[in-house]
Amino acid sequence: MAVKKKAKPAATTDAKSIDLQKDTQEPGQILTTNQGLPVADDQNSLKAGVRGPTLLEDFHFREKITHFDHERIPERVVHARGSAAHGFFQVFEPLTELSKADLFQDPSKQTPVFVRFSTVAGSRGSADTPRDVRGFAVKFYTEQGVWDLVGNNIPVFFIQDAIKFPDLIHAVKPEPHNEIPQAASAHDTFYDFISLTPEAMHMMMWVMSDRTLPRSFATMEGFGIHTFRLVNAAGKSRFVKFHWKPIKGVQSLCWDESQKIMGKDADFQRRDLWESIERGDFPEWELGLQIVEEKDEFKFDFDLLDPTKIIPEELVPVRRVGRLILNRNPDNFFAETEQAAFHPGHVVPGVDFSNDPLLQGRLFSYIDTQIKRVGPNFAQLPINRPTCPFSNNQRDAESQQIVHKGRVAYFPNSLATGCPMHSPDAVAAFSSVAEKMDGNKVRQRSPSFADHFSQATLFWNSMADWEKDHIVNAFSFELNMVETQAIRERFLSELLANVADELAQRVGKNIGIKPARRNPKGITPEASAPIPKTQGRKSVTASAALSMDKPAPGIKGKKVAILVADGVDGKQVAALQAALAAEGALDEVIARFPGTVKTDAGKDLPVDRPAPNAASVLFDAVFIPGGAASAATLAQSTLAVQFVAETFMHGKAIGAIAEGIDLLNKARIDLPPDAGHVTSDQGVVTAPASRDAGAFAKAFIQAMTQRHYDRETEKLPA
Ligand code: HDE
Repeated sequence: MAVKKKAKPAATTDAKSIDLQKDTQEPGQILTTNQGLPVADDQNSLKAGVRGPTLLEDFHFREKITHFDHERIPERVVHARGSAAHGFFQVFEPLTELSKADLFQDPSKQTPVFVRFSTVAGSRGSADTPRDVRGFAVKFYTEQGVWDLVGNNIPVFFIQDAIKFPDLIHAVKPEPHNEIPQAASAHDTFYDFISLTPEAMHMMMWVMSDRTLPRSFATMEGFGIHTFRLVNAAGKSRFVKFHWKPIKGVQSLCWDESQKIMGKDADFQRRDLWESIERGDFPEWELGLQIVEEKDEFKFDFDLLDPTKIIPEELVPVRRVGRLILNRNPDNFFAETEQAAFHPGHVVPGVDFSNDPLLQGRLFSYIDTQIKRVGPNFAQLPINRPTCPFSNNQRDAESQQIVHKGRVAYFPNSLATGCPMHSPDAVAAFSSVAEKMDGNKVRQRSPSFADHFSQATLFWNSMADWEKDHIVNAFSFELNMVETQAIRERFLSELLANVADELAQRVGKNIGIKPARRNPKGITPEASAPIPKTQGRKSVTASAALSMDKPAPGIKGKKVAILVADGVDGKQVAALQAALAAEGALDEVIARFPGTVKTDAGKDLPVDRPAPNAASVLFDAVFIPGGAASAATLAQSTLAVQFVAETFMHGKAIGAIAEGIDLLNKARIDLPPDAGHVTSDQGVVTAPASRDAGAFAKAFIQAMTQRHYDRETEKLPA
């Protein structure tokens, strides 16, 4: 810590007079110890002679080194790898009828937020793009206190009761004897557990879809998962499911690409979030609510309290009520992102819980983990502190930041006029919904939680063909990594076969096992209990909202690689760059060496990245301009050929003009027939001549709004 050279010594030890937040790199500041002692040499320890041993007396060295030794706090036991940003939330219209929470009342009010995205299984230094669920944790700093909506990018969870969470996590984390594999579910202990846990099957369908391979955090949906309650000022309560709908649409990577990105840029999503905010392309979502009146609690063919179930949007539409925008990067990763302490139990008046047994368990777990990880005074850290005043009789403990005054730290009291006192305003204070409870003390799962397969089948039925292909390939890949034959067989015959016969047959073929449908009701004791009659209740067999087979609304933030060499047609490059910029997309000019290349008109074209540093998987599309000399050089380059072939395999848009088309031939790509004008076929866009640059750009941009998996070259046999 350093203080200003000419700063007057603090006249008082009052904590408020010491500005711990001060920028330690202001001009003119000198280095001091933590005690404020100016330091003349921070680079040499105190020694007995220039070649002698370091002296124990060197308090400065010891202070510096011991602080360093203690720099780490325990990483999160799950969701350790994450990245976050600041922003705000704002409602479109007052939601007074639904909730008394202050952030829902006034459309002109912006409530500050801090949002952390994460993977679940990997450790803090793991890569960004494994196949994994993403955390989507939102901290709202409201005028009534902090509300944490700690969700995921998948609307259901693996298990129905929190008591199973340690088992789930022990199974998915690296195996304990050799700590392999890092950040991967494709291994024996995970499938051993899952194959004995049929309630996980719905979530497994989502996990094996491309939902677990988001293109960026900004293209993920978010979900509160559990059913919560909203409560208005009159005390009326309704059930609610929370959704975050990304403005850019849901967009994902594919599996081969994700694996390669882990090597080429382990910080792919963290970098994307950071850079998009820096350039003003602010990630944005709309908050959606699915509201269920209390009287309708039992109208569905599933239990609202079961976290392995969605409410299909066809049954209860999602009402979009506000927007979330992330517009500021953190100043310090550790102080903000690492020390952020989320807890589903941080709620505000107007929001309440349901009896979902997974949620109930989380309400215990998170506060416990924060005390272990960040310390009992975690709420006093700047990133966790409420922006409204707070006051109670909790005292002391590790790293207490507040100098509490006076002698009263108890309630009731008269010596401090009864303060801090109970809130006299019943509406402003939090109070739990007075739900009537009556029951025997039992360790039992409700029979209404026993249907583990219908919604897994619903998910499968709702997928486009390419999505089904990807799910089949994902299960096949994962099961082929499992070494124990009995686990592979059990998963296939007792779980997958109960979801869809086609799915089990196709996966079975890929893993060399013939599925036999066993235990159609699942195998847990609770599943053998009679399933309550659900006939006549609301259900659907397919839901369009579950599929990702929709073009994105635009290409803002997408990145195009432009492959060039000397002699490139500079006008074609400039025309496409202008068209992309108009859409908010980015481009990078890639050549063999950094610096510049000469265009066909003899001008210098700046190179953004040399080819060895530019992997195709880091881009959303590729463009090969014409110019005979440039095209001839590229056609000789293995890197360029590989770039284009891989872009093709990953279903991304490919564009080429005139001589640039030669490179596509070299990469053995099926081209649209030469009609003498711009042609677009399965995302491959070609223009025979420069004069078509305008039409070409339009078709290319259109092709970039989605992936073209119908052209996949490596389809596994059906
Ligand atoms: Fe978590 N979870 N979780 N979880 N979770 C944690 O809290 C836990 C669950 C989620 O960016 C931990 O601070 C239990 C569901 C996110 O800091 C821990 C159960 C959902 C994050 C914990 C669940 C989540 C966490 C680890 C079963 C989606 C990261 C470190 C009942 C709705 C928050 C920490 C961040 C983090 C416990 C299940 C989301 C140990 C016991 C379901 C986004 O407290």
